[in-house]
Amino acid sequence: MIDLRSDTVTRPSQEMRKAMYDAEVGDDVFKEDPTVNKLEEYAAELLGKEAALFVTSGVMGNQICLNVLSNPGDEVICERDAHIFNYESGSPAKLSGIQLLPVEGKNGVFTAQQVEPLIRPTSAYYMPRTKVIEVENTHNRASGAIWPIEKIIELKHLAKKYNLFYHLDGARIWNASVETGISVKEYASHFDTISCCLSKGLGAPVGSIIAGTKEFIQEAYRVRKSWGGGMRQAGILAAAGLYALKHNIYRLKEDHQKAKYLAQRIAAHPNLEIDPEAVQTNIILFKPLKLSVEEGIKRCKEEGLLLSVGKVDLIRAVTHLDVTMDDIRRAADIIDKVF
Ligand code: TLP
Repeated sequence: MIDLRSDTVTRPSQEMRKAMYDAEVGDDVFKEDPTVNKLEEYAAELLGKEAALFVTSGVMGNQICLNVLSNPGDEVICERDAHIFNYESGSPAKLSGIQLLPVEGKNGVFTAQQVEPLIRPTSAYYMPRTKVIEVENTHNRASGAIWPIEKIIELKHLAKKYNLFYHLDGARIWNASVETGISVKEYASHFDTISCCLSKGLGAPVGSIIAGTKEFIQEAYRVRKSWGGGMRQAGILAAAGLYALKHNIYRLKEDHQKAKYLAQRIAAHPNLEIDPEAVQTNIILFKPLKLSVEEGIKRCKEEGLLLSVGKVDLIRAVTHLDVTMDDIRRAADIIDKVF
């Protein structure tokens, strides 16, 4: 089977497993796990933030950040297709009592001009308080689109003007960084808080990092514990995260090349619709014109290729470090045949 359902399906390499095996561990709830401490220091440095915290998942990372930045009844502005709006089980409402105000973006990107009129006047006591602007880079449901840095900066100025927090869902910020050459530190510098995943393109089995000021991370630490996310000898997992950060960022370029090749092959097919230019990183979304999404996915599976649903009428393929260029050529042949 060639598995292109997500970049989360990778298995730890031998070298990563060795790093996990060798990890020095302690009880992280006492902050005594040296490997977790090392990972958090390394990640804070890489992201240019005062402090970082190892959390179980991308969802936990985003939700802790939103919880710390807001109070019940507050509002968070995000994009219509944002992960926090579509794929986090309604957690902003459930865990933090906050509501999201989605903005219709273009390719996942929205503008300061769109957001400014949506910011609630602080004098209107009968309205929710606008508290956070959230950006997702790269944007999952926009085919892994990269946010232009000037748009990120524009929104930062707007957030500052209205005294709002600015959060980055940087689950795949590494992909944006290797593609644009803009460092993750530069991306992170524009935001108050950032959440980024170790378990997607970077190939670690578990874990995300959140980063911000020391004061923010102290609060985040409390929230993580209260949600049952306090881990003990988590150094075993942190070792995989450290390995991923040190060895697996630069190679993401290969995943992007594979995605571009696959997108070109799909674009050449008369029964499939895709804008190959929209594929900037490792996520491909395409529309089957003659088969339903479900039928297309089912038939590809029968031929040995696993795909997933991107949006209602779109199929998703994601490239990652466990598929070779040969696998991708074979995947393209299967898609040709099925559709
Ligand atoms: N995305 C998953 C699914 O939930 C769709 C995937 O396969 O792509 N932010 C972004 C932008 C994400 O894409 C994801 C995961 C998360 C946050 C949440 O990460 P996890 O799954 O670790 O909680």
